[in-house]
Amino acid sequence: MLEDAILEKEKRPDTKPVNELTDGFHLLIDAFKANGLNTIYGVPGIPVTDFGRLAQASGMRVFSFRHEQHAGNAAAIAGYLTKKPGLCLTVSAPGFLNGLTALANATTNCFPMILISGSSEREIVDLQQGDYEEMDQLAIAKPLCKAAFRILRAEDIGIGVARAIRAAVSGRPGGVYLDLPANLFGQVIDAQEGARSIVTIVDPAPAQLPAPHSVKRAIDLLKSAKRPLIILGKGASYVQADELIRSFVEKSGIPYLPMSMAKGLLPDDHPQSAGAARSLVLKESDVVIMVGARLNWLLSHGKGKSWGAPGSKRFIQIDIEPREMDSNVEIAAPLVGDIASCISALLEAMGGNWQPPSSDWIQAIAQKRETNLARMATKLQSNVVEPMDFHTALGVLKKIMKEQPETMLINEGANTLDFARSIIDIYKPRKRLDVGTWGIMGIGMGAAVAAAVETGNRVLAVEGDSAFGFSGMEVETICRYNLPVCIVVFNNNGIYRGTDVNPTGGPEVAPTVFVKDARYDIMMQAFGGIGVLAHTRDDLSKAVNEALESGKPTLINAVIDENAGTESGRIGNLNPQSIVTKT
Ligand SMILES: Cc1ncc(C[n+]2csc(CCOP(=O)(O)OP(=O)(O)O)c2C)c(N)n1
Ligand SMILES: [Mg+2]
Repeated sequence: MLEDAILEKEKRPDTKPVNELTDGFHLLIDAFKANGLNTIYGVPGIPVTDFGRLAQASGMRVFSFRHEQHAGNAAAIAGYLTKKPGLCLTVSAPGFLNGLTALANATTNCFPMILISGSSEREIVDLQQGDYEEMDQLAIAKPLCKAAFRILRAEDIGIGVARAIRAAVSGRPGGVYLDLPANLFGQVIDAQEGARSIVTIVDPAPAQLPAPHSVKRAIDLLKSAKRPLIILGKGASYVQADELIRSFVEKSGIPYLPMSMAKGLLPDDHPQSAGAARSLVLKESDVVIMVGARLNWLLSHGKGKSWGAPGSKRFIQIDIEPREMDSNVEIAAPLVGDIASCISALLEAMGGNWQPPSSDWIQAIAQKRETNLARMATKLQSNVVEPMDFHTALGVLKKIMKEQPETMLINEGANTLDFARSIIDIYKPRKRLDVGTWGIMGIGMGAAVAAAVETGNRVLAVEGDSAFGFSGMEVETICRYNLPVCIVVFNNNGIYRGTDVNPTGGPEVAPTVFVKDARYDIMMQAFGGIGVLAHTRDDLSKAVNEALESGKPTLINAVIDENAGTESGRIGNLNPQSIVTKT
């Protein structure tokens, strides 16, 4: 009987077709693509090498870097520019740790990104048996980012990626860690089941409307102001509600101060800009409305000398994160919601006959601004020919940015940062990318790559020579992908200045100085890019114009007087110094 049954079964044709299969590699790619994430910045290696290859084969753009930190910074900037999480791909343990700095920095700056990292086998890692690149990456990432997830089963990839994307972009954006153990990639499941497991996210960053009574409270306070001020932060730039914000500023008639990455949200030469009268407006204003800006160290925590007499200020704050309110000082009118919804609500509540601030206030600011701008203009026209100082060189770049306002400006350094921020005007939203909330060095080349890739525009990276060094090897990446990036290294032979000496007279040079007259321009030539040594204003102007015209990867080594800078640029007050003299 049994034999009959077997024979019978063998005779019956198998009606069920062999099912197609998919695996972790392909499901990850499908999950990202289903949500419009088509670009990866990373460094290949075990266990993600094939993932990068397959992603490229599927039509995704895969940019390979020389170090994960810069891939991570590129992903973060991609997130800032597109409002979709930038993807950074790293290998286990050391690669992951290299990417983690960028993830933490993205979270601090509220840039949405996802660090996707391969990791070693759970069974071995958890018993600490010494696997290849063993590390409990999820545990390490968790306190440094907004959310951290691990996917163990191929069928969970769709939902895992969805959770990561939503966590990165909803509410206050930030960095998300996604841990992918090596054996996830090769796990095979039925292709149809796989397709069903992919989640296409509906409304990843839902609008969050402010409560009507909080809008009324804010408007009442604004109406009572004699000397109101608007402060625009990079949160306001991020939201891409440029027209709404401009209408609010212009309808209100209130002077505004842009934080560094909010420069250009309204053009820096806008008549209501108080950028050139910063100390006056911080001190004298009575009601301050913060739009996507935080009262952190960059604004002296909203108190102290720069903010005038104690108790002289009342704050309205627009932020999507309720816990931001009262973080440093009392917020009289918190407005919790997404910036576009809050600004729309304010505009509506302002009605048809809004009274602009008194002309006394406007004129006091205008006067201060004119005086400061005239003083700066004199410095910019100085006849210092060679070596250039910061003003001479930045005067050239200021003119070029005015003529070519679509150019993406990247900026890091100390003096190079502080002078460039105040000298170079920005005319369009999201054109200036810099060291952000932490004042971190090393964002330069990662940001330059992402700016070029995500916008297609020309990129001008204005870099202190120390700042450049943190990501300098990525010039090879820029040359390899032939990106339209022009790097200007402000070469003053060191950190702040090139003049420090070792007080002992010993053979090691002082800790803040570098090789004298280093030829960064030749570095660029090594990879087929254009390298130019610029001693004068004319050299610099010619080289930058040519680079922006041709779009060829270019590095201009701008020789700056090594005496010209000051210690710590403009934040020397934060630098502890010893007053004890030892004999
Ligand atoms: C990751 C990181 N490491 C170190 C620092 C400290 N730091 C602040 S500015 C700076 C470099 C300043 O020199 P440079 O870029 O040459 O600018 P300069 O003032 O000379 O124009 C350094 C190392 C930092 N901000 N971030
Ligand atoms: Mg320097």
